[in-house]
Amino acid sequence: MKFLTYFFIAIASTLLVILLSLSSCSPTPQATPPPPAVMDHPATTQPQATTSPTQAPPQPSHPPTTATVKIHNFKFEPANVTIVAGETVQFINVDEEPHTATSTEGTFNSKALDTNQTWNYTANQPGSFPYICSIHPFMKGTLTVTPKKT
Ligand SMILES: [Cu+2]
Repeated sequence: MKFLTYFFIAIASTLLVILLSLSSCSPTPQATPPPPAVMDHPATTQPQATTSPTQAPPQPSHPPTTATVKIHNFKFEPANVTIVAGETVQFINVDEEPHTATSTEGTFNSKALDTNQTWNYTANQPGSFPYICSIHPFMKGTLTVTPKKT
């Protein structure tokens, strides 16, 4: 029967086409992602996320206070303070009212200090610096800064 022959030929050619198409597809596989980089010894590498609290470097804190001016009863106590250039004077307000230590020449200004609030001023410039409380200008003081000893 010629029909069966054609039928088988058709089947065979169809299979051949399918095989060819499959084989032509095979050289271009889907790009597979590279395997994740695995460290050779993951157990020996310690995570460095946490730092030891005992190894904290010394804080670069402000210079030590070498003079203290208490603001009390609407007065600077003492009203006259002398420090050496580079030293720090600390103002502390112990009044119930806010006060400031404000240089009349604009050299420094503590802004308003609430009760028991402190403010440190490190004076690097020698000179005599009168100051007031900008809220109560009748409060007066003078900060004297002597040149640094060499
Ligand atoms: Cu005041």
